[in-house]
Amino acid sequence: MSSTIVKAVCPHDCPDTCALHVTVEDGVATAVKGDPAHPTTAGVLCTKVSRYTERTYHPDRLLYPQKRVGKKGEGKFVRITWDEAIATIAERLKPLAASNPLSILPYSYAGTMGLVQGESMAMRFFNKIGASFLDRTICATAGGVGYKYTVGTRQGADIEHTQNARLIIMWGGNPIASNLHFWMRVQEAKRNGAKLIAIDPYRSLTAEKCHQHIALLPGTDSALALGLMHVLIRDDLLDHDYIAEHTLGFEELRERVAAWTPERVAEVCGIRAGEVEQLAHDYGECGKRGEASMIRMNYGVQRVHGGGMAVRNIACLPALTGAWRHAAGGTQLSMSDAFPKNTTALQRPDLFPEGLPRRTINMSTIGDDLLREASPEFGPKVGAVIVYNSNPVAVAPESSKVAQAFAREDLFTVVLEHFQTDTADYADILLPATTQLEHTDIHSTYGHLYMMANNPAIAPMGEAKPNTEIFRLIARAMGFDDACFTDSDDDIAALAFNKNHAHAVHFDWSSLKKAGWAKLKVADAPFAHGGFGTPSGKCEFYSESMKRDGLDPLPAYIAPYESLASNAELAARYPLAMISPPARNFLNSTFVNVQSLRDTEGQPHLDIHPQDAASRHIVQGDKLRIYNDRGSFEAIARVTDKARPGLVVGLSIWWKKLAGDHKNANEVTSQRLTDMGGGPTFYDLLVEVEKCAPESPA
Ligand SMILES: Nc1nc2c(c(=O)[nH]1)N[C@H]1C(S)=C(S)[C@@H](COP(=O)(O)OP(=O)(O)OC[C@H]3O[C@@H](n4cnc5c(=O)[nH]c(N)nc54)[C@H](O)[C@@H]3O)O[C@H]1N2
Ligand SMILES: Nc1nc2c(c(=O)[nH]1)N[C@H]1C(S)=C(S)[C@@H](COP(=O)(O)OP(=O)(O)OC[C@H]3O[C@@H](n4cnc5c(=O)[nH]c(N)nc54)[C@H](O)[C@@H]3O)O[C@H]1N2
Ligand code: SF4
Ligand SMILES: [Mo]
Repeated sequence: MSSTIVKAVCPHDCPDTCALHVTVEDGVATAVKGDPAHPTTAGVLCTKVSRYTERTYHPDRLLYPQKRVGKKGEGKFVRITWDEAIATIAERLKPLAASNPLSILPYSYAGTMGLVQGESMAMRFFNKIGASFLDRTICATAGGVGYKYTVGTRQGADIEHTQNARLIIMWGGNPIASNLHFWMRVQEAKRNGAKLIAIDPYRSLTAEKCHQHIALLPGTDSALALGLMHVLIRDDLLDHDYIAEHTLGFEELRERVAAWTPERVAEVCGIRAGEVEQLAHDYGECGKRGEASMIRMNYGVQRVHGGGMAVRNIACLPALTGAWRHAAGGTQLSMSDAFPKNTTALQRPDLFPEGLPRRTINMSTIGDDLLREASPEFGPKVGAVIVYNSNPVAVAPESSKVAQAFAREDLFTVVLEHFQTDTADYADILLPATTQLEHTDIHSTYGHLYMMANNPAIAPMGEAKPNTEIFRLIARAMGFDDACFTDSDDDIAALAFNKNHAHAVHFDWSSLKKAGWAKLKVADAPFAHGGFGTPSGKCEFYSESMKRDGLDPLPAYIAPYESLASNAELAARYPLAMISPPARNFLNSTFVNVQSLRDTEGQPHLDIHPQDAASRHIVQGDKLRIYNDRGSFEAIARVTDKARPGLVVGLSIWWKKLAGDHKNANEVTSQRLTDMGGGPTFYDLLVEVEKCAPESPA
């Protein structure tokens, strides 16, 4: 028996981007483990990916191309050959490409974060056609834009130093579930005496393990940050030298936050004024003592109307106290801009035909946009959509509209997938894609600073092909003969990072493949001496760029679209706020079909506070209907004070077809967008909840 270890990378949309060791015995992957030598992975994987072979060898893997025979959404397909599949796609796309290329739309996100199997060959193909662009907003753009206005670049504290922090604030994140390797460092810091604080409307697994939990109302984080700045300034808990040298607009900020007294903040956030005072003092005094404080800001704060502003306000805090002086201090939302990705070489925007019109469609409003008729403002109706690395029918907001849109008889839909997801059910042509164990890739990350290489461990399952190869075949069938359409996956990986950039001078694909990972050359404490990426080079409390973009140039509070304070009439009908953050054993909608992981999650639940349950005569285990004007779905009641009063929590994202009522939390979410970046507002909504009528005996 031959047994080897292959160096690979976890491809999933998770900040940890773990280094994997795949054991292969006689051509079969038998185990997937964390690389013990990789500093952030440290030999540990989450439960999901420890079971990776179960997903790879799942009996439901798509193994050959298929075409739809049933109605859209019904999920009935028959096997066809690759030749027939590719010929059909080319036949359907050619007339659209010739007459109206903007009617063709890619739809993709981060099913794999790989730079090769993500947006390389695929984008070359869509650029060459002159297709509509997809604005990939569904996760992180609101926060990304808010952070960039303030700090100038999506980069922050390196988690490899977090164990040395004395105060760690988990702000809108649940790292035990979604950033495990950061949490491991936090545990070390705790053993070293650090204080841990969670800011989260829900007592998440993480909040439960912190010294303190501040359970504010969803969508009010920007007000809390304003209150903290108020107290820091009022009580002189500041690093005056840092402010003078490395920030812009302190005087304007002082005036702005003067009105944000702890009492006012408490009222807006639904917390106590004492909590604001104490948090500000914990934070500011840490700086005064010359100790490192770290705010791990996560995406939970930015899935609401004012999500961009919330991130911006929080990002001002470490510049007030000088926390950036410490390698273990400051904040981290994302590290992605530390990677000098060579997007131009990967995606070849130059292939876009000269003189043709361009159009961008926001993936977060896909329901409405696929249903839109042609008009001078919108341009042509979408006639073909090619979905890869995403499951929009389950994950996009206002799901009934999304499903209705994908059911359009006149929409030609191609889906590249591992499994027959909710979206795959609507495909005209369904194509089997390889998984990370079966293809080559190279990765940047958004939670640490290593370039990562993925070597294929096993041969493709069945007739599955990498995304790149599928787009190569379609390109050839469309008659595209540019040389870049014959680049191999290794050729593409070798282009991924720009060696002219100081962070990646040593990048070399063939060495990286052998080593598995290599750290970027980035200074510890990146903003200890300023050097922010903003136009002024400073942390911008006042932002001229925001003013130019029609936004308030100073930190402000933007209320949720749907809340008692902002829409009393709506709140009278739908009094409960709802959030649907990630379940620990799923990764977005990935893994929901892996039996052992689904068994651990059980079935769709709704956490509801005992008071809210009592007033509705709801008890533990009741089947509930959760509804608003946009739709409804069912879940089983968990009566628990983990959800603060007035809030219900439905951990997500369930495959609709694996839920009892074939629906999920996105039935009630809305397509309204955030203040910045055109992001979705998954955690900005009101609902009402009722007990389902008992089923009549069969
Ligand atoms: N196990 C697992 N890991 C994942 C994912 C997954 O689905 N499952 N998804 C991956 C992806 S795509 C992403 S983007 C990241 C997400 O990473 P995070 O943004 O860290 O997501 P969560 O860890 O769920 O943390 C969100 C937390 O924010 C809280 N929250 C909701 N609304 C608010 C609010 O208005 N204010 C504050 N302060 N908190 C709020 C929720 O209760 C939840 O506990 O995780 C990645 N990792
Ligand atoms: N209600 C609610 N909705 C949410 C969120 C929430 O918190 N609450 N979170 C939002 C967030 S943060 C995000 S990032 C989005 C995530 O939304 P998506 O990016 O759509 O993520 P997944 O649901 O994991 O779907 C990814 C799909 O890609 C497929 N895939 C993986 N690798 C490959 C590959 O190599 N080739 C091909 N062809 N396919 C592959 C997987 O099988 C999977 O079905 O969901 C958003 N939706
Ligand atoms: S999902 Fe995250 S924690 Fe789990 S193996 Fe992948 S990168 Fe690591
Ligand atoms: Mo995400």
